Amino acid sequence: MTEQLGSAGAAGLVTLGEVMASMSATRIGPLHTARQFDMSAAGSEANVAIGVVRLGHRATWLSRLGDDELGQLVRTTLRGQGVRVCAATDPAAPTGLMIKERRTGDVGRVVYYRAGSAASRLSPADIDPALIERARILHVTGITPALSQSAAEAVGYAVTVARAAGVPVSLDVNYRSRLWDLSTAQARLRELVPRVDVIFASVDELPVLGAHDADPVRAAEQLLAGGPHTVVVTDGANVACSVGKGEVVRQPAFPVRVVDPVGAGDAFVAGYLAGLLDGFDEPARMRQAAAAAAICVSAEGDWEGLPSTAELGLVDRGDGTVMR
Ligand code: KDG
Repeated sequence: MTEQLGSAGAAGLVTLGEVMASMSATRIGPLHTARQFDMSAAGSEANVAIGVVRLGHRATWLSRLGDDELGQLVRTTLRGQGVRVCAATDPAAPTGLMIKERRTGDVGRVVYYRAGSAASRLSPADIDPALIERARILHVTGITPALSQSAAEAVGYAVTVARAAGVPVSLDVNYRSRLWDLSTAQARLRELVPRVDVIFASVDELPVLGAHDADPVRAAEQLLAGGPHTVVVTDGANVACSVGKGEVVRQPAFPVRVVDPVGAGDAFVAGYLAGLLDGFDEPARMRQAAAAAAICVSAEGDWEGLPSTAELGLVDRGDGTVMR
């Protein structure tokens, strides 16, 4: 599929949200004993944008960055990955930072320094409606409305513009309990449900949207009644299911050795949305989503291991394969 600038859909996937500089301790143990860190940049929506670019599509990221070195790091990292960056430089607030600790071999922890960040000052004025009108998909997450009232308004405005222009909207719930309390999250996210086309939620996140049935398919069906045409429910290393009106597609996770689980959900969303952009049917989208997630978690970093189209077949290779 080719996308020409100036034609409908020229912006490919458009998304908005916060990207922070990220520092990951290179050694396992308490953060206060760490001495060396890998520097990168990460944020859920931009991770999806990178994933979609790797799978052959255009992606644009809207935000704000501080007038600082970490802002430069984020800007150049995303540009280097082929994502179009539309982020105002905010002279009055810093770029956010997250620090990743590997407390034990199995348990990681994240510390955020993002309160009052430039991205938390995102508002509708930062959203260029023309970019969204030319998008093929608008992708938003439940992280951005958690950042501030004005950031929540920016998400609401972007969704309004997309709907008026007939651009499909996808929402990844991405509930972050460190960023807001459950009742505020429920109120803000439930407002979005009838206004989006595709919802991604983990099994644990369904109640945040008001779907309490213990059976994920029935819970997803409750959400479908409110407006979306598809609800995709993920369940870690188990079976993900996509529930549409009259169609349920089940996709088991590919068995892989997990090196770093952070970013699995974003990789899944990227694989699915790239499949949507390519016109794949639902089983093929779900397979690509699961493959992208499996390959991403098999490497270090929130997005670094995301596959290109040519690499999707890696999930079918056996343990210890060396490709020569
Ligand atoms: O899904 C991975 C993201 O959570 C991570 O890259 C950073 O957006 C982020 C967050 O809020 O933790």
